[in-house]
Amino acid sequence: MKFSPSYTHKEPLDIVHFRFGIITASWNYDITENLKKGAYEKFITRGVREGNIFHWKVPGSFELVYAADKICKTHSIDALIVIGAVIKGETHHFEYISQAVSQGIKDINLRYDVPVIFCVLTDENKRQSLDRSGGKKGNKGVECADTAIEMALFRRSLFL
Ligand code: RBF
Repeated sequence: MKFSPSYTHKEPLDIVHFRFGIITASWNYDITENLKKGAYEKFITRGVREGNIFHWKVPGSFELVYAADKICKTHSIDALIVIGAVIKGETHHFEYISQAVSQGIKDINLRYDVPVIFCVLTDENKRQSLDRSGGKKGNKGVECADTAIEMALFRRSLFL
């Protein structure tokens, strides 16, 4: 996926001061860890300081909503990525969890000034999730780090 921001910015200057949060769900740990690794490495590659990346863990994707809400309320960050993997083949709760998480994260985006980036895979089976977390279809975590940076720049362009 290609990004072509519709506004201008001085990338290295801004990014070096940005603070990013990453919340990772432990369910389907092998997948979510790869997504986190992809996001983290992309942040570093684009000039984010290691000390400005903050990590939290929650048990499952459902808990991402609570954690994101509390972190947005209490922490000074420029954008937050929520990482999870909900796999249909392994749960009858698939629709409930996917809906609750996507709606919950959407609500948080409207409630706070912090952009919350949705990095929750909702796949039919584990193979598809593996393909999207560092496999043959790339790594959604990497794309989400780019999105987080673009949204942090967008936010900064409104407030400065
Ligand atoms: N959490 C995930 O992140 N991915 C899943 O695929 C997933 N499947 C679940 C299936 C069932 C039947 C249940 C009860 C929970 C599942 N969870 C999953 C955990 C959920 O996000 C949450 O941690 C728990 O429901 C506790 O609130």
